[in-house]
Amino acid sequence: MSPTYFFNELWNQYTAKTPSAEKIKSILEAEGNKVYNDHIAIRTFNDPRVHIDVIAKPFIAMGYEPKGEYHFEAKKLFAKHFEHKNDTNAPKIFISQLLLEEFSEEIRKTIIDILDQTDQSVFKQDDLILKGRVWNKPSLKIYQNLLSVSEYAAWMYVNGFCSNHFTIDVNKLKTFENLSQVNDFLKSNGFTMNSSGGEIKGSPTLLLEQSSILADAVEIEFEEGYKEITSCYYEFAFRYPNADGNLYSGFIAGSADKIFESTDMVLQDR
Ligand code: OOG
Ligand code: NI
Repeated sequence: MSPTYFFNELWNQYTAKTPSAEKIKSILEAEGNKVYNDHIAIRTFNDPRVHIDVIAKPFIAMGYEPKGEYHFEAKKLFAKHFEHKNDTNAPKIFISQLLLEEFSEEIRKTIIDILDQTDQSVFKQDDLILKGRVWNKPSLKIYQNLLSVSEYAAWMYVNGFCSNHFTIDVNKLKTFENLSQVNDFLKSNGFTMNSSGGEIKGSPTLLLEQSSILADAVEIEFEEGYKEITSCYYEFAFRYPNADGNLYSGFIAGSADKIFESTDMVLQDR
């Protein structure tokens, strides 16, 4: 699978359920910018059939290697980020997983049952992350049960495997000097920022500043009927050089913790 095909396909599927991303990209282009992608992110469960290393496989085959590791105790998540070995323009990949053993027997069983009821061959396919929700039509009852313990688990149950955001590389935008100018531009165009932990997460000292819009929402068909559920969001990242003069290429757990909340239905007031 060629990297170009893979990333184009990820983008097409992402924008199909995140119309805001397509709109933001085009209004930035209309201002005279070329839009580059800093990173994408993928969510999963730590079940051996779909854990981080399974999701990472196609990226490893493309020449990516594991870099940083991040722990999110309260959210019961663990994440790794991957960078391409020699192509410095290749987007970074951030993959997180829900730590099933940290949940009750009942929740653990609910998630394992969902995976058990899915055609097992799909988990072995290289393009699993192009497949979205690979299990049956969701049940609102299960969704709400998962939501009561983990927003991430509930989101994953409905959205499945995909890129949950692309990230604009703000350093490469011609008409903006910093992240707060980008945020002001987005707000003046009617987009709502995720303000959990402040609109800008991180700082120049931490070498990374990030912001994101709140996720779009799409109508989902549940067994019990239709309901609007958050889909994906767009992120904006500005990186500062470290001591060796290269731009910092990692992530910041304290900031990521708040960026995850861009899909939170409560922040959406829905
Ligand atoms: C990932 C959130 C973290 C970042 O850049 O720190 C993140 C997610 O929502 O799955 O993307
Ligand atoms: Ni991100």
